[in-house]
Amino acid sequence: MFFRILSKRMLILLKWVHPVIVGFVLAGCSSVVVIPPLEGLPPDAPEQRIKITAQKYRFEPETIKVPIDTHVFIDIESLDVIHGFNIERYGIEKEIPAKGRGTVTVEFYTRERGTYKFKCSHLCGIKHPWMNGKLVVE
Ligand SMILES: [Cu+2]
Repeated sequence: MFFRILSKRMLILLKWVHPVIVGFVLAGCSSVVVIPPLEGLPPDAPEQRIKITAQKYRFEPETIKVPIDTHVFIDIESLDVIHGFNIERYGIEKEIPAKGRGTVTVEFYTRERGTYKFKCSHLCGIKHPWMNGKLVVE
């Protein structure tokens, strides 16, 4: 009798807890919702071009401020080794060639205000995990 009650209660508990656990697992897998970088870009959007440099272990400038509703181009050049440039929010992922091997450009349309992290996505040395910056759309 006791086991019957217990198992019935456990079944009810599992029925309600199970979707919560699945929800947490899914949330952990996709914490950032990606906006396609040029989604919603109107043909007459104002443009802004920004140059940044990458070197062990920082981007210069570390904070980029751009206005909303703008077609932004970021030209990135390395001052030493190969780095990477990633903005998870826009699904942007580019390799930046080593010094003297050219500049890489990424572009996106700023549809939403907010502060988004950008980071180096190419293992460049011991402090690589801390090589990141902020994109502020205002
Ligand atoms: Cu790096």
